[in-house]
Amino acid sequence: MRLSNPRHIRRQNPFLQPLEELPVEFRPKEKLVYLTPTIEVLFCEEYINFKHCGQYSVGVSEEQTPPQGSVSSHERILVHCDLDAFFAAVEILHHSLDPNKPLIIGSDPQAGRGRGIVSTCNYAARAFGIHSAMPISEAWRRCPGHPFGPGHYIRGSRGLYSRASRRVMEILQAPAEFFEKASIDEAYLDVTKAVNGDWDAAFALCRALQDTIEEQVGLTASFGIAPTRILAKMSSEVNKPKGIFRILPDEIGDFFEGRSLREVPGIGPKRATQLAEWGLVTVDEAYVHGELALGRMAGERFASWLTRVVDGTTSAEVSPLRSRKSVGKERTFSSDQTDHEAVLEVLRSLTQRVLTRSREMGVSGRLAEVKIRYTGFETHTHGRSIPVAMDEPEVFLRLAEHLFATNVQHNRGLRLVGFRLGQLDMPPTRQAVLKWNEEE
Ligand code: DCP
Ligand code: MG
Repeated sequence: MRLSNPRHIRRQNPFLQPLEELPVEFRPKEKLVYLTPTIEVLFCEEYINFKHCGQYSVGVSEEQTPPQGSVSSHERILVHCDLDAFFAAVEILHHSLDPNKPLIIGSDPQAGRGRGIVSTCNYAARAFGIHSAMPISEAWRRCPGHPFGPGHYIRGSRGLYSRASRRVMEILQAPAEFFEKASIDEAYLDVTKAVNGDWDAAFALCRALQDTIEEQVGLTASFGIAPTRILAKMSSEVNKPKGIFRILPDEIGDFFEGRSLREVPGIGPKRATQLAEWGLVTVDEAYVHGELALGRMAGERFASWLTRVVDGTTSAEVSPLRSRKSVGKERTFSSDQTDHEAVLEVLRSLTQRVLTRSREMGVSGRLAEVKIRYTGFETHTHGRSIPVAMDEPEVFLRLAEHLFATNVQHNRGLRLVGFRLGQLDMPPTRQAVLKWNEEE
């Protein structure tokens, strides 16, 4: 059944009901009563309960997306995108550096005595054997910095990376039916619908996305296309940098032939050594033993998981909830604040921004958490859960204000304040709701 009048549906669904249509006793008041936060929160919870009551009473129509778990993984076309030498590429772009000179981003090398690690480095530095997570002193030994060698060492600037990441994610999100930012430089896209189940069209889509990212942001990205998450992630590594690699459902076996077990995300050095002791170095060597025999060597759980990886039956779900447990924002003040009213104003704005962000992601949350750091770094978090996940700024503004007002220690300087939305959820109605709104 196709629902032709979205406005009609909206009125039926109390979850979407405009505030002014609610019975007067449930309508939030214009002004917050900061001095009586408990009453406000009680009122707030009543309001949530009221809305919650109606949430499941509405039939959502046949258009509702079936739960992802029920979809056979072979029916999905997933894309994993990972930016190439991300932090280094952004720095090179921003400071117009020579990409052929080794650039290492990480903690201060202190002429080889530094104790931190390498965050990342460009491909010129990788030629010296430097890689992410290597001790910075080791990187310096392999490729010293000025005046001893060609290495260019910088600490890096997070703000630059977040901005670049956001621009890339906007480009990637557009064609995806389901989208998941998995880290600052990688994302999963379910493009099954966008390409109408056509694997060639998926390849062309990735090429187009790659070009757009390069033209609009100036960064290169690698793409993997496959029927499951883990296979898509592994494929994006295959032709890095600026590569695209595709594993069709009937090519999975070939893909794993001769491929080192160590290349499978989730198999660490310890596990790889254990398997090597049994003479198993490649995935196909392990797989041919069969789940039972492999289970006796490496444990049943591992054997079952590896078998499913090669059979292409591991998860194909793309959802922001997989990569993210909470959405939060905080602000550190340049000097400690004693005006708590001013801090509360900052907290309100942070809360508002968190809720805007969570709405963009299509997630709601049950937990409101306020973080307060006092002069001297003493840090406290104060949380409160509501009965059902919501994404309404109004609700969380009240909770944030309440948590702050009842917990802040008076006469103390404040160094930082933050808000976090936790216990995330994605309402079953969400996909359908978004679709209706788009049609308006
Ligand atoms: N990063 C970090 N510390 C690490 C690993 C990574 O700070 N131990 C940061 C820097 C990377 C970014 O995360 O630029 C993305 O990590 P990747 O593993 O995707 O590495 P790169 O994008 O740098 O390189 P590649 O081209 O291999 O993806
Ligand atoms: Mg990367």
